Order: sequence, then structure tokens, then C-alpha cells
Amino acid sequence: MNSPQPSPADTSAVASDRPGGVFGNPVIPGMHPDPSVCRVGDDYYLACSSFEYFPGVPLFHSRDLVHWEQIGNALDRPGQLHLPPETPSSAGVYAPTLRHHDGRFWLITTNVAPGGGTMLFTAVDPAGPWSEPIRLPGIGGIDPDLAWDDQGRCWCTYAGIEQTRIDPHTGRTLGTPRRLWSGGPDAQAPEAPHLYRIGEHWYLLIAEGGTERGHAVSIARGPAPDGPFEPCPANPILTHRGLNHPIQNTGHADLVQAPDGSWWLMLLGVRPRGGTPGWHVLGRETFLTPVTWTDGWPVVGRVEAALPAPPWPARPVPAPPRRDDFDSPRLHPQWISVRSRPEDLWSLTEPSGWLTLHARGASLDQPDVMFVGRRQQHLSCTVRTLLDATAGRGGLAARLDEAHHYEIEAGDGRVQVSARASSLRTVLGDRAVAPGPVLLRMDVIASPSAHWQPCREPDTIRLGVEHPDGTFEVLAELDGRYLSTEVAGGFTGRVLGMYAAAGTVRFDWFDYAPIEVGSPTSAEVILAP
Ligand code: 6LW
Repeated sequence: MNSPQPSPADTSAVASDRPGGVFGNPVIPGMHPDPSVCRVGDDYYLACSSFEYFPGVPLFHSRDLVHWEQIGNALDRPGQLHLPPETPSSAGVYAPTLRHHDGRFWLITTNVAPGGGTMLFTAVDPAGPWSEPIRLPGIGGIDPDLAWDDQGRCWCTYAGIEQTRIDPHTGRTLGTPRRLWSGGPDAQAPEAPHLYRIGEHWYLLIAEGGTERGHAVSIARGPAPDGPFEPCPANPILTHRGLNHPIQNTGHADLVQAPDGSWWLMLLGVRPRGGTPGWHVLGRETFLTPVTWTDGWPVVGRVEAALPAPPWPARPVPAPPRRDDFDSPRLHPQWISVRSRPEDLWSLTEPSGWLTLHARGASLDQPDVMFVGRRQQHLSCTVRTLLDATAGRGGLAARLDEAHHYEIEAGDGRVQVSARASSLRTVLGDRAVAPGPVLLRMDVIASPSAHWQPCREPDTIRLGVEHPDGTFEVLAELDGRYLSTEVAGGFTGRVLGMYAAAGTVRFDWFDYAPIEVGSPTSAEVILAP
């Protein structure tokens, strides 16, 4: 039997430094998996996977490795990222590698979608614009890595683990792909390779064990980029498998060296909650942990929710605004849509100061629903939006994928709460509302840990309307486990957002507020009869 996990604190709240020189993990909370990092001078840049969401590949900047600010999305034009409706959820854009070489940033990734494949992009400024895709039809695996040797030759290593030389300017494969060292004997899912020249050796860092509870990081080294590779005797150098620890699934890592010579690992992990087997609802998040070296091998300790801060001044970044009033001429890069966001189906100018969505797919069950949302980044939070559904039907949703979502929808003078979990669908609450704008609200409340409750839900989601006096009328309260990866499957996490299901729906503002752990939620809550 798996023992229930202790409850992790919500340390993620934009990972601030604490008195005593501690930083909080994850450093990039919410669905930000498969981190790839590079440093240019004193600046660090990081890219993540983005699956069926558009724009794709969120890009972050940091000056201290702890505080990260999203500066854009690398793939923000339809010509760079085509995710047709047939693209399944959790397909689309898989793990990228981000590198700086020869005065430019290079980003390589795989679009697991019809007409997709391995693609490479370049940019002078990582905030964009990024180039049109260079296609690499000769690369037959996910998780491509880029490394250049002293002769300027470019090596592409990918899941399997396989490798070939490429011309990164044309995408042409040079030579036949070769199998490299692929982790422990019979290792599941050798993937996420990154190749580095460090001192005398070439190091091949990989993930193995699959991205679930067995996930691990292993390493080998050799005299040349193509080996032969000798595995580290201490492999796996990092895993939380079998540990009674609030952070699980640790793996898929990338190494980076700071200007002071210290080494750090950025990796993915999850924070399961509730009883057994534990459900993680935010997707796979990005964590930071220090690396030391012994006998020429990296040594990595456990990845903790609080770790000693790096020995340099903190460089905090502006916190993303709690409320988006949709007054800017452009959408903040945090906003993502499902598969595409056609220009003629949304605007910030009809009227200005409102986000207007024109419906396409008729509901959140459809792959082409018109949806604009943001990742849930805190274990507990309150989300509110003021919407006008006079000319259509739409609402506020928590989305895991087409088959797993909870929503409150306004239209035709009513609001209604519905839930879908696989083929089970139900309407849970319904009430009439006055004409005009309506304030929809969702509270996500993480469960307190209770080891003696093995079936306890990871969190509870309340959906309802907020009245002008601030009272929250809850129309339905739902167990959050059905919007978790352990129930829905796949590689993503929760996205909270606005959608249009019919006609035109306008949103005046959207407000996302983390709830501090231990604070009372809504004293003013009333439950609908
Ligand atoms: C990714 C693979 C993995 O491409 O999950 O955890 C896959 N690692 O390396 C999807 O994110």
C-alpha cells in the first residue's frame, strides 16, 4: 500500500526568499514541465512544454535562478505552431531544449500532432520574435537536444536514447542515427537527454523510469559527444521513487552553471495531495536544486520545498498582476487557448477594456472551444470574472482536458454549474440571474492533510456567483480529484479560464488570488439549498 503523502506547504507562491536565506520550490509553479535552461552572462532563460495549448513553449527569464518572469511564448504565431482539432489532449508540443550558441538562441522541440514533427527555431531576443520552424524530418524521437562541439558540429540527441549530427540551419540529418547509452538495464522510457561538455568529459544526462512515480535522472560520461559513455556508479543521481516525500515524480532535468562556478539542476516534479494514491492537480512543475561534484560526477540531494538560497543577492521579479482588466493592447503571455486562438474570434476592443470571445466549438467538450485561461499555480486560490453573456453563452471553467472539466456557465438569464469526468456528465446547480453582467467565482481549496483518511480528495472546487455585497453563493462543491492527472491521464495540469460556448461573450476582468495556506477561505460563503 502506498502511504498517504504528508501535506506540502504551498511554497510556490512566486517562490520568494525567506528570512534565513531559504527559497521556496517549485520556482515556477503550475503546469510548467520539462524545463530546459541556459545562461547568457548573468541572465538565465528557461523554456517548458505546452502540449495542446496555443501559444506554445512559455519562456522565462531570471537573474538569480529562483525568481522567474514569463517574457513570452516562443511559438506565438499560427505558422510556427499548428495544432489541428485532431490533436489529442496531452499531444502537441513536448519537451524543448533551449540553448545559446553563436550569438543566437536555439530552441528545438517536437509537435506531436498531424503535420508536426521535430522543429527548430532561433531568436536573437528570447522574448521574441522567434523564427519560422526549421523542420527536421530525420529526427525520429521526442525530447531533442542540441549541443555543439569544438569543431562547430551540431549534435542532436533524443529519446531512445539516439543521436545524429544535424545541420541546424537546414534541419538536414548528417549520417545515420546511432543508439547511445540509455540508462539502467531494462529502464522504462529513457528520454530527456541533454549533452554537455564539462571539463575533460562529455556528459549525457537523461531521465528514465517514466514521468510518473518512478521518474529518475541518470548520467553517463565519455570522451566525445558520441561516446562511448560510461554510466555514473551512483545512478540514478536523483529520484524520489519510494520516498515518503511531498514532492514526487522528480526527473526530466537540465544542468546550468552559475557565474560563481556553482552548478544547479532545473527539473520537473509534482505535489500529489489527498489520500492514496495521491492526486496532483497542477500538472508537473519546475523545481530548482543544487548540484555538487564528487570524482567528476554530479551529486544531487533530495528536492525540498524549502532549500538554502543561492549565495548571491535575490533578484525578485514583478509579481504577475492579480487582476487582468483587459485594458492593455495585448494579452499577457500567461493567457493560453485550446489548440488555436484565431484573430477573428477574440479581441480586446469590442469594446476596449473587455475580452470578447466569439464561440466556435459549442462546449468545453470540443477540441476547438474558444477558451482563454491561465495555469492554476497555487494549491488554493480564488478566481473571479465579471462577464456579460447577453449575446451568447459562456463562463468560467477549470479544465484538465476535453473530458475532464468543471464550469459555471451564464446565458439566457441563468447560470448553471456542470461537471464532466470521462463519459460522466452532470448538472449540479442552476439559478436565474438578473439581466446584465454577472460575477462568476470559483474557490479551489486544498485539503488539509489527514493521514488516517486514505480516500481524502486532493482539493475541493466550489463554483457559484458572487453578489454585489461580496457574498459567495456556492451552487456546487466538487471533489477536485477528477481534474487530476492520476484520474484524467496525460501530461498536463489544470488551466482556469474563460470560454464562449455560443454567440459572443464579453469579460470585463479576471481575477486570480492565491489563498494562503491556513487562512480561512470565505467566511461569507453561503451554500445554495
Ligand atoms: C516529455 C518527456 C517527459 O517529452 O514527458 O517527463 C514527456 N518527461 O521527456 C511529455 O512532457
